[in-house]
Amino acid sequence: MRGLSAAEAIPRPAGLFGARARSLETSSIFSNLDPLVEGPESSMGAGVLPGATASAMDLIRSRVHTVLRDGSMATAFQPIYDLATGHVAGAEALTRFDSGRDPDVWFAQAATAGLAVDAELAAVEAALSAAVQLPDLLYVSVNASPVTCLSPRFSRLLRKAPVRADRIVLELTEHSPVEDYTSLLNALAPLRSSGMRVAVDDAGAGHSSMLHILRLAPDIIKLDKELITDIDTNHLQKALGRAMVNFACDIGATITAEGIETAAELATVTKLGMTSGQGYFLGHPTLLPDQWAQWHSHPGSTMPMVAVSN
Ligand SMILES: [Ca+2]
Repeated sequence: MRGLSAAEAIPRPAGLFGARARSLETSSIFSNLDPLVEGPESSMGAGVLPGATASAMDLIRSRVHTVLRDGSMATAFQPIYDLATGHVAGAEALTRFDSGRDPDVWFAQAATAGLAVDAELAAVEAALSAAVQLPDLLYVSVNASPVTCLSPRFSRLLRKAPVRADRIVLELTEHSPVEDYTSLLNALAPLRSSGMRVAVDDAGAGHSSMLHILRLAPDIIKLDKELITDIDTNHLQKALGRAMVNFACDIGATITAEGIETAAELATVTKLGMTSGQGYFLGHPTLLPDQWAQWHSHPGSTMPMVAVSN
């Protein structure tokens, strides 16, 4: 990884498979080819639609391959706080690129080129390698879609991970319905037996439906940011949050609130009994190992104090 500018340390609104990735239009996959497309190739810009030319696809595939071969992806970690203790419990790995290219666009391009699994595996491998620099007591959350989990390469990658399995949380992200839960559960079973935990990512949004949660029986339910934003003022969201806490408790799972951006939201999810929280109010993703090292037994690792009113 090259030296980091201040801008690179600034968090971005969406990470690997973040909320924005769900809404990426296929045209944007091609219209955001920069810096994949430079010089004379820039004619492939916004006006080119998916499938318009074989050469366009070949170029995307070639350049995705280049990133995979060169390993030019970096991992930022965003802290996840235990809301009861106020300390960092884990960190979610989010992919960044030296070039500053948009990770969501890049992963979408990789998918378009038929390289989604390769791209996700490369990101998970990079994340697990970086995770050795996290404090020992923290867990590391990595993102993968079900199709990647079904790959034998995924199991091999997790088994040889440089961090213990009981420190790994797999955040299952899904952009389309899972067609075969039995195969998915069978693929994950050995990893779960070894201690790896499974989280349903972005629960309550997209295809992370209640049925998805029921079938996966996750260890962690990550409530989507859209359910957390304004939860302090929206009584319907608050009621749903309370119900999800009770549901999670009954099935032996925990709740992580995603996208906490205000003190009021933090106070509310804490009062509702959610186990952990993540969001810009608590901590931005950072590429800097010096900051990761501070997330353990350090005054700076304590989350902002908020008043929890009745
Ligand atoms: Ca995630």
